[in-house]
Formats: sequence, structure tokens, C-alpha cells
Amino acid sequence: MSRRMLIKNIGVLQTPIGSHKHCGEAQGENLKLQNAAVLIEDGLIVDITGDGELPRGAERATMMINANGSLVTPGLIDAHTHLVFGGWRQHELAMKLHGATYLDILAAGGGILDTVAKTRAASEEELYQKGTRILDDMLRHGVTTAEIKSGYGLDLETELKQLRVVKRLGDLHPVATSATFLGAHAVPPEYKGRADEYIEFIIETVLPEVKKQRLAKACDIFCETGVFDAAQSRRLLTAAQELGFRLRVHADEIDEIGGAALAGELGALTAEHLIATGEAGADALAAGGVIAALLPQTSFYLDKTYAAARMMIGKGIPVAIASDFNPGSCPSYDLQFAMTLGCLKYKMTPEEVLSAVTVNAACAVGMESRVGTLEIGKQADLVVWDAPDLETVCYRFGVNLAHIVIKNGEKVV
Ligand code: IZC
Ligand code: ZN
Repeated sequence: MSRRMLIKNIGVLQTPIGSHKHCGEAQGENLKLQNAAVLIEDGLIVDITGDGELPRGAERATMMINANGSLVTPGLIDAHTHLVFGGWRQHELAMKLHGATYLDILAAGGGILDTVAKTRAASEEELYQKGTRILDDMLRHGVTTAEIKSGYGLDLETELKQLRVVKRLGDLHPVATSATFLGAHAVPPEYKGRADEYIEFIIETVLPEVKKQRLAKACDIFCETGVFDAAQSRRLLTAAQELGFRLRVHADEIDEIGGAALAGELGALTAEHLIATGEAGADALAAGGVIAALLPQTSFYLDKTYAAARMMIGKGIPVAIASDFNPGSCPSYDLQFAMTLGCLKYKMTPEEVLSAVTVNAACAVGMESRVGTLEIGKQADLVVWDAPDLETVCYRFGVNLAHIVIKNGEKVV
């Protein structure tokens, strides 16, 4: 027998429409249905109605949810996280209070490298259990799909261990995962001062193994001062592209050293951060059809400026907003706070922000045919909010307003 769920008394159902990147004017185009209902069968949306009408077949629903006049949106998609890691880095707070910057801490062997040591030391089971708890809480906050990067192994064994954990989380947890190989996240201690040789090692040894074991669809690199320069990034990304990986780039997080320009030139799927990206870098992104995955909580936590989102939208670049959850530059996976910052700091409208955390984020993880919008035939991933409208979700902060979360047609929160 098929499973049928009816969600009724939806005050407003708000969603972007379509399975494509929303850019320019379309970034802010949302369908809004008042007094709506959604019928779900075997995990898929089979009907959506508005104006108080009920879908045909609603009476045969075996489960009913009364939204009591609340807002319903697609499940949120977090298109940039580093959520599988050992330990935390709370000791960096004191270093920051004494004036050390993110890159100072990394250059002194801490930061990412501190997490690398802790991730190498952690068992696969420990990482899995910790990842599960994090995903449980993300789900409670309305996130139904998450991209997860490796990059805290920086050796063959630990990178594969991290990616196996991502796969197991995706197989067993309600939150769907999309794995990204970020072996070029930092130069490991064994290769100190030999970044070119480390890039060579990744290309020759690690990338082919990740591909063979089908542990990631995308390859990413931290293109940044003191980490990997544009030439090294080009070498790795070109090799990855030849192996069939989609490309993502940590670009211009702190300094504009050519990451965005490279992402545009190579036609990367995404360029992420873009805090320091100027007009020329943005022009390259627009020309390459690259999604800008912006991470406002990181600007907040590093006390930096904010990416020029309005300039990018004006150039027709599709903007996604993600959390960047990681133990250093952003120890928060609160995508609702990122949405608030999207309005306040990027000057994006709530409608543009919704597209940024749903349809454009779905495109950024290559899952746009299944998730990211509420439409007939799409997976039933949605959030019933403890709010009457999207404005409320964007306006309030520091509280979790996700009330009921449905993943694949199952009530999971
Ligand atoms: O662990 O610091 N920026 N990678 C690039 C990060 C932040 C994560 C970290
Ligand atoms: Zn990141």
C-alpha cells in the first residue's frame, strides 16, 4: 500500500519553481500559495493546491499534518560544510583575542592542521557518531540536504576515512549528503614547504582512488594566501576535471588571489566564500556560469566584510547561501542565522534568500532534479515553520523556528 501524507492549513506555501539556477531577477522569484495543501505519496509530492482547496485523493491520506496557518518552504539545503572532523578548536578563541588572525594560526601549525591531527587520531566510528549528532541537529533546524567536504586527513588513508563517513551518513541519516573531496585544504606537516609536491601526490595518488571508490562527485581546493596559489589550484582542478569531477573552489575568502577568476575560466560548479571578490572576479564567474556559494556566518565569525552579493546578482550570478560549518572559522550550522545575515549584510530580499538556500543550493550540490523546490514529482522535503511568513524567519535570529521537518515524505522532526 502506498504511503499518503496530507499537509493542510498551510498559511503560505513559498517556493522557487524549476530545476535550474535562479539568477538576476529570477533569484527573487518565488511562488506563494495562500491557504495551501500538499499531498505526498511514497516520498514524492503528488499535488499542491491553494485557496483552501484540497488535493484530489486527500481523503485517502494515512497521515495528516495540520500546519495551522504557518509558512511551509522546501527543506533547506546547506551547500558548504566541513562537518566530519575530530575535536574542536575552542582554544583559538584566546589566540584571536590576542590579535592572531585565521591565517596566522594556520601558519603557526594550528587551525586546519590542528583539526587534521585530531581527525587522523579519531576512529571512523567516532567520526560517524559525531557526524550523526551534528546532522540530527541540522535536521531539527530545517536542513534536509548537506554538502560535506573532506580535507582534515591530508593523507590517503584519512581522506578516504572521512569520505566513507560522509557516505555512511548519507546512507543512514535522513539528511541526504553530497561528498566533496577537499584533499587540498592545507599543506600537511609531512609536506611543509613542498606544496607543489603535495599537489602532485593528490593528483597521482589520492584523486584516482577517490574516483575508483566513487566517494566524491566534486573536487575542491583552498585557493588562499599561504595555502595554495592560483597556479597550484589550476593544476589540481584541471586534473580533477579530466577525471570527471565537478569543480568547487574556496575562492577569495581572505585575499583575492585569482580563485574566482580561475573558477570562472574552468567553468566550476561553484566558487565559495568570495568575500574579497571584486568586479573582475565576478565577471569571470558570470561568464563561466558559476554559482556563488556565499557564507555570511564566516564573515561574521572572522569579523570580515561581506561578499558583494548585490553586485553578483546584478551580474546574473546565481547566489547560494550556506553555513560553512567547521571547527575554526565558523563553528555554527545555523542556516537560519545565515538567512538573516543574507538580508541584513548582503541586502538580499527574503525571496532571494529563500532561492539561495533551496533551489540554487540544490544546483550547487547537483541535486536540482530531486530537491530544492516544492513541485509535483519532487522529493517531499519540506519545513513547516513556527512563523506565519518568510519575513519572520529572516527577521528573527538566535532561535530555531523550524517546527516540523519532512524528509522523503516522512516526518523526521
Ligand atoms: O577548518 O578552518 N576556511 N577552511 C577554509 C576552513 C575555513 C575550515 C577550517
Ligand atoms: Zn569551507
